[in-house]
Parts: sequence; C-alpha cells; structure tokens
Amino acid sequence: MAIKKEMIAMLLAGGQGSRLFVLTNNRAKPAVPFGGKYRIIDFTLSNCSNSGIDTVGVLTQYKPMELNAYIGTGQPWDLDRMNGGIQVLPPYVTGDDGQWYKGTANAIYQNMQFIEQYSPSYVLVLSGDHVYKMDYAKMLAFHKERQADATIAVMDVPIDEASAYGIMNTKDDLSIYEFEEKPKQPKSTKASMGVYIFTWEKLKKYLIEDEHSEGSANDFGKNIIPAMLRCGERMFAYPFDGYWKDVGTINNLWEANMDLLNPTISLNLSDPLWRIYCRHSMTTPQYVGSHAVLKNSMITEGCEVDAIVNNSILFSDVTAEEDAQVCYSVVMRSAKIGRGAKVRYAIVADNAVIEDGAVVGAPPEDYPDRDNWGIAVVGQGAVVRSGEVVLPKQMLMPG
Ligand code: ADQ
Ligand code: ADP
Repeated sequence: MAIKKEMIAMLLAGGQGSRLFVLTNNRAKPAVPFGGKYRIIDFTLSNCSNSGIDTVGVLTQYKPMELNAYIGTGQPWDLDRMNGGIQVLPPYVTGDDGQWYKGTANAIYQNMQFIEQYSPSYVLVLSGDHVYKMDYAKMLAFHKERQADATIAVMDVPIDEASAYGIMNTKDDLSIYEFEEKPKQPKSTKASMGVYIFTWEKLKKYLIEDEHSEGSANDFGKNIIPAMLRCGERMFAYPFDGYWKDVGTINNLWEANMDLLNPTISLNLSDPLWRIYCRHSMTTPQYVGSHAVLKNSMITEGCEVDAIVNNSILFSDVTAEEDAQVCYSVVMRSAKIGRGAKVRYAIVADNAVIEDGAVVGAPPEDYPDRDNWGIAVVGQGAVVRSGEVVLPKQMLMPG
C-alpha cells in the first residue's frame, strides 16, 4: 500500500502538438527541446519538485518514446522516489475496454486507480507544454483557505488572444461565476492557464459522471469545468502574474526562446531558489573559433562555432562554420550549419544539416511581403542543400 499524499500531480502530455508540425513528427510536444539545454516538460517537472510535490503521473500517448527516454527514472528532477516519484502512464488495456485517451478528462479518469493508491486530498492537473515558474504549494494554500472544490490558475492576456483560452469572469472574492472554453467573443481577458487544483473527491464524482454523459468530449475545459460551475461547486481563480507561455505554436516557441535573451523578461533561469532541472548530455566544452563573432546568444556545451551568431540559441553539439550567419534563430542539438550559410528568423531542429551557402528564413525587412512574414522551420534531420532557400513560414520535412 502506497503512503498517503496530500496532493499528487497529473501531467497531461498526450496531445498531438500538431501546430508544431515538423518539430513533433517523432516526439510529443513536451519533449520538444527548449532554451539551449532543456525540454519543454522540464519547467512543469521542476515546478513540481520545487513546490514539494513528489508524486507525478505523466499521461502520454502520442509518440511517447523520446519523452519516456528523457524522463527515465526522474532523477534530474529529484523524482526518483520509493514512495511516489514519477510514473509514466500510457493508455492500457483493461479487459476488453482498453482505449486511447479520448480527451484530457478521460485521461485522468482512466488513471483513477493510480491516483487512489495515494488517497490524495487534492489533485493538481498540469499541461506539459507551458514555460513558466510557479509555486504550486502557494496555489494549494489558496485552494485550502477558500475551501474550494476547484482552483484554476489565471493570467491576464491581450484581448485579441483571449479566444485561444478558457476565459472566465470572477467576483471580487475571486470566485468564478462564468467560464467559456475558447469563446469566439471573449467577455474578459482572464485566461485559464490549464493549471488546476481539484479536491479529489469532487473531481472523481465529475469524472465518473462525465464518462457516462453521452456526446461529451471528456475534456476539462469543455466539459468538467462547465459542469462543476453549473452545479454550483466552489470554484476560484488563482491569479498569476509571472512569465507564462503556451509554446504550442511555432511562433510562441520561437518567441519564448528569444525571451530568454531579453534581460527585461522575468523568466530567470539562473534563480538559485527556483532552478529548472534537466537531463544533461555528456559532451565536450564548446569551442569558439578565430572567425567567430558572438553576440547576445546562448552557446551550449559541445558547440563548435566559427560563424557570426547573434540573438540566437545554439543547443549542444551544434556546429556553425566560417562565414555562416545565424541570427534571431533557435538551432537544436547536433544541427550543422555549413560555410557561408544564412539562418535568420528560423528554428532548425536537431540533427538538421544546412549545407554550405544555403539560406533558411529572412528578416522581415528582406522579405517582400513584410506584413506576412514568419519563422522558417527545418525539421529533425532534414537537409537543406547548397544554394537551396527555405522561405519564411516554410517548413522543411526530413527526407
Ligand atoms: P488546450 O491547451 O487547447 O487548452 P488541450 O489541447 O486539451 O488544451 O491540451 C491540454 C494538455 O493536455 C496538453 O498538454 C496536451 O498535450 C494534453 N493532452 C491533450 N489531449 C490529451 C489526451 N487525450 N491525453 C493526454 N494528454 C492530452 C487548455 C484549456 C484552456 C486553457 C489552455 C491554456 O482547456 O482552458 O486556457 O489549456 O493553455
Ligand atoms: P495541438 O492543438 O497543437 O494539436 P495539443 O497537444 O494541445 O496540440 O493537442 C491537440 C488536440 O489533440 C487536443 O484537442 C486533444 O484533445 C487532441 N488529442 C490528443 N490525443 C488525442 C487522441 N488520441 N484522440 C483524439 N484526440 C486527441
């Protein structure tokens, strides 16, 4: 019998991440590399560990291999425990009725047995695709003080982005009286961060009811939250005003990487009191050649750089040869950039090869349709031949 835990975390990591296109061909979104040496999931896992949560279930289903390998025993996040720790939970077959996770709520429903082993009073539901630092222990204190049934972390977002989120309205005491999942005409700018604390006995009741309700999408935002609100449960909004970004789109992923190079942005990765942990690669120190000119960039271990690099993030083991230019770009592990190649406003995935003189992306001022430019993306292992051009907004698939 497992030891009782006051709160355990369930981390949803099973979405397809289709809006990241070539970056999620072979892996789930939470495993996408970020910020030079991290993966997106490192933020949520580190938040759990730093908040004193030692039991985390990770719900996977879409292309989980790389994510599973990355998580391993959970040691980098101090989650390799005898009691609790991290556990990867893929969909499994029980008798005749095993099935894929239909939606986020169904994913939790199918793992009720895992949750119940710990007899938790509260369950924290998280997404594996957000970059932020948050103390869930403070959120739990808020939830307990208000004797809430559900607490939803909220951020203020620009009104023109509000329809991408669950949007709520609250009273002065922060209780929620209205919630709409991705409304076409948002009535407020208070957006759900997809971070929830539920009192477990209450959530369990709604998960079971939802499972038996005809036509439900079995989704937290579409079904569970609205149902709880309709039934008058105590629901509160927990305001968060730090850095938070859903990195589920190419633009957001690129921007969040660029934010790391901007000293005015509050996502400090070197705060000794809130470290972001990751699995390290064992590789050589970086080498900077005699032609290299490096400005405002992160250059990670194992890189060999002889190029002009500015405002960019080079992950481990990247090579960038003489006369190459890399600016405002994200270049993932072991990618190779040949002589005289130009990589500008781009994301180059791991193991991609940009041959000598090839061009990837362009800054807006160089692009004829200035209002409609975007980030160029080269997929994992893809090769851009000498003289070839990958235009802004274009995505190059491997093979
Ligand atoms: P979305 O992010 O659009 O909105 P969703 O696509 O359901 O919600 O994904 C949430 C998380 O669950 C993601 O991490 C995804 O990978 C994972 N996931 C999706 N389907 C899954 C499945 N079947 N099994 C396991 N994991 C799955 C949500 C809320 C909004 C809120 C935004 C904030 O619904 O109200 O505003 O998050 O980003
Ligand atoms: P994106 O929106 O970029 O595709 P997400 O990771 O947020 O990325 O998940 C996308 C959608 O895929 C969600 O709406 C989720 O419900 C759906 N989804 C994920 N896995 C499945 C599945 N096995 N069956 C049906 N829908 C799924």
